[in-house]
Amino acid sequence: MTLAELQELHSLPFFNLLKRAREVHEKFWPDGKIQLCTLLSIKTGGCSEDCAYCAQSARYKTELESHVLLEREEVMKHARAAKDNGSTRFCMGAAWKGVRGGTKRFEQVLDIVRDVATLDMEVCVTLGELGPEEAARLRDAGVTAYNHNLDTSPEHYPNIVTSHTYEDRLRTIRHIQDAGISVCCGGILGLSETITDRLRLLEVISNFNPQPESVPINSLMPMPGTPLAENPQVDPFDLVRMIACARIAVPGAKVRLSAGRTRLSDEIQALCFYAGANSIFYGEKLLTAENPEAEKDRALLAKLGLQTLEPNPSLAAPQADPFSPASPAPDGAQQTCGHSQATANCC
Ligand code: SAM
Ligand code: DTB
Ligand code: SF4
Repeated sequence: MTLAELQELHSLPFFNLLKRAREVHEKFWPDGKIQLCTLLSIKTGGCSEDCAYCAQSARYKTELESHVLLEREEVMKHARAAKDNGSTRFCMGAAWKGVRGGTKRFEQVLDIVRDVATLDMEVCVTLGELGPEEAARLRDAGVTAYNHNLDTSPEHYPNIVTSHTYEDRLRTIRHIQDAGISVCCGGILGLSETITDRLRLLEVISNFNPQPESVPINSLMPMPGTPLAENPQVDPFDLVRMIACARIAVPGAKVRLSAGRTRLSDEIQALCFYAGANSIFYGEKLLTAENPEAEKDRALLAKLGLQTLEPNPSLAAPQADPFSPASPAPDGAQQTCGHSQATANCC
């Protein structure tokens, strides 16, 4: 979708936007089920990057307790518990700038992935930047999806992160797609961005070819010690609008109502599900931050009559549309779409 189309959608009266999103949701996701995913931080804190929202950056004095890469058995214990609790996707995060083949830690991650893959859940990892060889090796080890968020618009990104670029993120996404791994790519609301920044993010993501398999929409969880610690909470109605726009812009993707649910009422979460969110992170912890109690989530889903998704371990990555010109360009190459601040993925 273009920015103009997204702006037109976003400026609809609230219920008209919801109606449009609901129609798309019912067409693409007729069973209306919600996917439960569990997160585990396998390596916490001490990250070289300066992402202004993140408690795991070594640049800020945060209250976080760091830990080195977890042992395989420890990870398996969490993964088995996640499966027993009904999660169909297990997502492991590491506070790294990225991973490189030939290093001990990458080999250790591959061993962990091989083990988790035996449990028949979707296996997602988020390890930062990687190249084509690393992507292929992760795929061969059993990774089905890779989370790599763009977080905000290309224009606002340098205000939030300076230690790597938007183009670096796009390059990694291209490597993941080329390896045939599903891409999970979304953003965060509450980074002092404008509505235009939010819609530019959706413009970029919706023009991926193939479109991502999942789009997490996080609300900033302000972390003491980070530059954004005092940012105000996003208006919950703006979150619902963003979910609705994401549902329409990326109709075949799971739209994941991600970080920040502890500050959302049941009623707002219900509106998010109505507007097209069909996945949540489930369990008391995200990576480092808190998440609603599993029991509370089960009660909410039951109250709404929402069923949860069964396992789909053979998840195939979305295929590129050969007739669509849009795609994340490799190596940060510029496309000539005419926008004043065109990026590799613009239009
Ligand atoms: N280091 C890897 C990376 O940057 O891709 C993976 C881990 S990183 C913590 C995963 C994602 O969590 C980020 O891209 C960001 O979107 C989200 N995130 C991190 N801290 C957050 C916060 N305080 N509030 C909301 N979302 C956050
Ligand atoms: C995503 O978009 N959100 C999740 C997952 N992908 C890796 C992470 C949220 C992290 C929230 C802050 C924390 O737990 O430290
Ligand atoms: Fe590091 Fe990822 Fe946090 Fe950025 S978001 S500081 S890359 S862990």
